[in-house]
Amino acid sequence: EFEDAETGTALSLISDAFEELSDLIKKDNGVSIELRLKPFCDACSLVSVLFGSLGIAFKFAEMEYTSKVRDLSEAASLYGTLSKVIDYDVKSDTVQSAESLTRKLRRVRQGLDLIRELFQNFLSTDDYSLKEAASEAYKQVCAPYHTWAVRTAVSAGMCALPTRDQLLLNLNESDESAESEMRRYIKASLPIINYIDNLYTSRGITLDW
Ligand code: 1PZ
Repeated sequence: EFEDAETGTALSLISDAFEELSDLIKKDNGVSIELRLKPFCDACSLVSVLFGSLGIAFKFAEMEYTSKVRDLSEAASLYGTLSKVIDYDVKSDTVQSAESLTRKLRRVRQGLDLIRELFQNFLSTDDYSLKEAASEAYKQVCAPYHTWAVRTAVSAGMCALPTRDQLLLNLNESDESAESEMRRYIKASLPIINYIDNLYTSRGITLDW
């Protein structure tokens, strides 16, 4: 349904966007580059279309994720870069505060990592159902930081995920095209995730939340 000769599938647009970001970061080994919020949020908001291929069970996850990306995006012109966001919250001692942008950035980063882990599981064996691949990824990446109530809702939602084949149909991908797009995303997202983590750890902020 997203297929278009000019623009490609949703998955290919996501991989393109993250490759562009990771190319920026790799240019100087991620040491001194300042990643800007605007292109980062633009890439993150593309991910939202994946939710559409999952059925209604993850409507609440979609709203959670997109509202955080939107809040960061709206602050883009004020802050400019990701590091400015964190500097601001460090100064005002609001790094982990409920509505802080530094907290939202941490959650969005966990979302990107969740997809990466999910794709990795999905590609690791044809025997994995989408439900198994997603449950494993969630358990590893997000569950440790979520409340019992959220974890329970997520595990109920997992049962309503489509099958592998249905997901590929919804995404307008073949086995082969999905594999190559997912591999591109896995490769491109890792340096971005590491870059974000480094913004926290280099300021003495732990990643256990
Ligand atoms: C094909 C892909 C299947 C993936 C299935 C993934 C299901 C993940 C469900 C996550 C539900 C999150 C519900 C809300 C959690 C909130 O408690 C936390 C903490 O918020 P805070 O207290 O800081 O305000 N929110 C989050 O962790 C942000 C949401 C992350 C979810 C990202 C999903 C990523 C995209 C999945 C791909 C479609």
